[in-house]
Amino acid sequence: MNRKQFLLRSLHGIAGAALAGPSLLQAAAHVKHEPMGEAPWPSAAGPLTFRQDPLPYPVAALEPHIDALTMEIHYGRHHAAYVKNVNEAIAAEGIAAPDEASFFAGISALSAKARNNGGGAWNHGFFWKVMGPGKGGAPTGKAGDAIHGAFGSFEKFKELFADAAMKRFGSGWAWLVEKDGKLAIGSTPNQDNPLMDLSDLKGRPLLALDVWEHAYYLKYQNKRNEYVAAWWNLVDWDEVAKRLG
Ligand code: MN3
Repeated sequence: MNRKQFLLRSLHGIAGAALAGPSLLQAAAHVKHEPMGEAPWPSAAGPLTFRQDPLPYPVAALEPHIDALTMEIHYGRHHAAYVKNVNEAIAAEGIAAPDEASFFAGISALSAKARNNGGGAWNHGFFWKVMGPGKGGAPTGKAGDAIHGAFGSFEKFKELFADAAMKRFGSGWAWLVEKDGKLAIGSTPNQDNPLMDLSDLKGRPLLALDVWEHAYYLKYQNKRNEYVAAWWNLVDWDEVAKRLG
């Protein structure tokens, strides 16, 4: 194969991957990292299919803040199961939502299986994208301006966000969202998210932190506060800025 043929084949491969790639909401959040491999789930039949995108970095890339075994189990088992189970629910229940946004906007009418696994599928796909190796630090530029404008300082923002993460009793998520041009911090129980019609916290997600014990227990055991403190070293503020309106 000469160079031109090689390039053409490569381009076809890229186009094919793009067509089979991220779902609607995730397509807006273009991942620029090297994927670690193919998503383990083939597409299911039905009007809406949740996909598990490849993890944007190797499982060990977030060490020492999040350990490789936790990432392997979290991505490979927990997240994979949510994706598999929500697609089962969509097929079994004949859920006709055409896209993720309408699925979550009508979640109060759907089953617990659809709600819990749909949230789990989406939330984890989002979570992997707003973290990365060599990230963290204080936000600058658009994200920094938004944080300072809404909360006064990065330190104050971190305090409020960590408070939301710590006060979420049991399993759930802490979020930074944008609604009507304003930033807000809050949390959701279980796998609920701010896109759901029944959520007390609503808005466009900008940043999320998984505070389920499965996200940190192997390394931090019951010390959720230490996990939250370490997680600031991983936040990808460029990804947050991309999601700002
Ligand atoms: Mn989780």
